[in-house]
Amino acid sequence: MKEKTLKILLENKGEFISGEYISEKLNISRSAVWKHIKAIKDEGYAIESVTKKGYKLIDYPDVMESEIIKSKLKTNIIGKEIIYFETIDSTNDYAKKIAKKSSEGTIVISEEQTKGKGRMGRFWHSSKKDGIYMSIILKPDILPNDAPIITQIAGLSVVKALNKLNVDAKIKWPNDILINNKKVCGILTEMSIEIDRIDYIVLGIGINVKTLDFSEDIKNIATSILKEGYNLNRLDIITLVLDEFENLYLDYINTKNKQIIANMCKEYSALIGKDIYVIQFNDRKRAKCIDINKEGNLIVQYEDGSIKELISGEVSIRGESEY
Ligand code: BTX
Repeated sequence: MKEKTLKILLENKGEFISGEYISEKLNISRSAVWKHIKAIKDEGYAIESVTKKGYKLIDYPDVMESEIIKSKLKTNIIGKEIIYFETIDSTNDYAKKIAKKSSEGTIVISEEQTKGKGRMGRFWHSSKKDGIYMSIILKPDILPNDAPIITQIAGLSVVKALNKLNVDAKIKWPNDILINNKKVCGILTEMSIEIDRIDYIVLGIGINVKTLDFSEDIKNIATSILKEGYNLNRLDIITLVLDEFENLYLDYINTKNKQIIANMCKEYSALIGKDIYVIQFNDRKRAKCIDINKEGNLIVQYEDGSIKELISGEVSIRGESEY
């Protein structure tokens, strides 16, 4: 009942709702309403109580609970269903378990991950209440070969959302988001294929929002939004990212226009025009990044003048942080 009371307050944020209305709607006594309101206040919600007027929700803490996120989202499919955890091993692993029976757009989100995953078995540092750790279940009608575009769309939604919040974030091909050349966000796309069609995609997004302490091995390459001087609310970031994601995703599904996505990737690229190293099998080759093509692949020119298209792999930016 506390959750239902909170839901009513959220739906009417900024307006007074009488205790009588809540008690009738939920079929509970006025004193039960009062008890729930007190418990909600104790969780950090700012609620004004005025005799004869009732209760008004003024502000909420930076928690990621499903109802709060839903109350702020403008989306039609993404986040209609949100599964929230205080702690979990990996939101991607959980999302994969429930993907088949879940509807498209279902989100799994957690305040922390004990076994956050990066690509190729790597780890993702996911400390409690410092970041956004979420996975989106998608069932797009596209060919498995076109799945990498979903990662690009996810990267674009994060940079576009951050730029709207005045954070100068860029995409480092293929799937890192950087602020001041340090990694603030990573994306892990996993998919299940049946014959030649996509059964589901689990799109994992990890964003460091308030993390200040990273472990020794990543402290030179990782950063958080707060560490770079931007004090933002996780809730504002997540809702904006999901709104941006739905717009870009549905546009792509409807038009299948890869060029538009590639153009945006170029606009927000941290690499175009930069001197880089292309890293392949422990070998680092000097090159210049010259373009991103329609398929979203990186076009580089090596020092011998040869031009190559990189479909996957790792690069680092020379000179700057060399990350
Ligand atoms: P990646 O393989 O590109 O990046 C992983 C590498 O990045 C690690 O090897 C480490 O060097 C560095 N790293 C680890 N943690 C962090 C961090 N918090 N910030 C910056 N750098 C870090 C990137 O893989 C994909 C990450 C996806 C994370 C999301 S969170 C929700 C979902 N669930 C899950 O288990 N993973 C995804």
